[in-house]
Amino acid sequence: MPSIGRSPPPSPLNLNVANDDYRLDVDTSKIVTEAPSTQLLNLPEACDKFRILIIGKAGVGKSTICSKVFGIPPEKAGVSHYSVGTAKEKVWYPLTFEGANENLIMHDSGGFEAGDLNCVNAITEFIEFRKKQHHLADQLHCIWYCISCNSNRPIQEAELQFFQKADVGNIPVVVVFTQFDKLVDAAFIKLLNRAMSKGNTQLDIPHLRELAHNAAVAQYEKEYRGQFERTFGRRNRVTITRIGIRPEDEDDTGPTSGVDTLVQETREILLEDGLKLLWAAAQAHSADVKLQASIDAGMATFWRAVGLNAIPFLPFVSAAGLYNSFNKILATINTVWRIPGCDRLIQKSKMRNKILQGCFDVNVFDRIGAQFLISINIFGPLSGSQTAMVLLKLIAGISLLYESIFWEYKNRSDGRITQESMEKLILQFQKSDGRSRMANHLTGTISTANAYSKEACLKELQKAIEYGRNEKFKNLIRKHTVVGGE
Ligand SMILES: Nc1nc2c(ncn2[C@@H]2O[C@H](COP(=O)(O)OP(=O)(O)OP(=O)(O)O)[C@@H](O)[C@H]2O)c(=O)[nH]1
Ligand SMILES: [Mg+2]
Repeated sequence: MPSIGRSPPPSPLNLNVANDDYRLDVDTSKIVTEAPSTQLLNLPEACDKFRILIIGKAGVGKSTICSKVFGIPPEKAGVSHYSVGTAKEKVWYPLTFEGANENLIMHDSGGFEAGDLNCVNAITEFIEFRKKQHHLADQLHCIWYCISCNSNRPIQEAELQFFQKADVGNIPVVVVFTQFDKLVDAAFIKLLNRAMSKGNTQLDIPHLRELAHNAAVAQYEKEYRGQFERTFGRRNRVTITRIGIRPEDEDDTGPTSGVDTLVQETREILLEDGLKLLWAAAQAHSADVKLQASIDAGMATFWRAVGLNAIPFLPFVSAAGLYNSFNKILATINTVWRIPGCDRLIQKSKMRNKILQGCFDVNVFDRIGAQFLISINIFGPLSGSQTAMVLLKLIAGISLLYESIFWEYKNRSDGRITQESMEKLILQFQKSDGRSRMANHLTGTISTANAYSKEACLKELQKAIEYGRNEKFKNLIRKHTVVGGE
């Protein structure tokens, strides 16, 4: 017989454990948390790495793109396996990047020559092999086929062979026209020469750049993208994009980049939600894609926690139940951002408590109970709409915090997040105007009228995150998102 007044420890998923007395304190260091794992992303089966095949002739920019998109140092993306085997065997070697990107398996066709059909056959054989695999983890999730804009003949024998003969089945293909910046440069020089030959001495360089950019886009549409579509037709599971990464640019935020679009297009063409989330975790470039995935994964966890679409969810949740949900949401969101160093840090209860503290700007001690609820202005057990409001604040807070960790990580040369830097970022976030804007929005908008609707909660969560976003990051994102010009 359980003694009266004592509650059993709440289960990790159920917010509404029988007898879950809201006055009950729990020792947060005793709560076992799930280790971050991609299983939290709701994939149909175990699969913790996104498997991508990258095809393209020698020097088109395959390794450069991978370095930018997956956050792999260029010398590692370059790549070590080239000493192994012959050119046509390269594609079979799975490349992984421990420490830099834990969510990726890359197959690189290696550079082949335009007429080297042996290589194309080897790639096709490899695709056939992967198509036969039964497990998601062993299948190819996407193919990028890179073609350089630095060539008058973008479609050659290799492309004809691949796009006319290879059967990729359901695997999505992104055709990436690389080195688009070279078209812009060539157009610029043409315009400059023309202006100078007319004796024009007052050159408006920014205007010329704009004209050059427009001319390059028109040329790309006609001679590259256009030619591809005229040759192969429009296909359902094939999307086309362009990219230009100037080697002299320190980062890829130059006006002719397009890395963000590649990341977005790849996300779009994936069919399953689970794979989209895995993609968001694997790519290390776009904060936008991670943030959206963070919201999706956080919301999915939230609704699972309140009982699989069970609307209305039962009121009267305790601090202990809340803490369990926080843990679950944190582990899930951490999996989406997958920033090296974070997995280990959030395993410590003290760090988790700091994050909880950061989300609400309150003091969280090792034991959490009614006092904690009072500190977030909740007197007594949480009602249904209060539960929704508090959990939405947690999803928004953790997502925004991870965005700041993401940018900090990108700017660090030592390649990982330390305890000190994480604590500093949490404190900054806790005191930020963005955090209070986010919290105020949710306090003001979530009520019994909308707390039970998935759509309404999502809408307010998205607004709250938008209000909470640091202007500095938004500008970074805007720069990253620009395709082809200001
Ligand atoms: N201007 C410009 N140069 C690029 C771009 N992408 C790559 N490069 C340069 O092109 C060269 C080849 O790039 P890689 O990324 O090594 O090409 P790759 O396709 O991996 O080459 P292989 O592995 O030999 O087949 C490097 O000097 C890059 O700096 C681009 O978009 N624009
Ligand atoms: Mg390469």
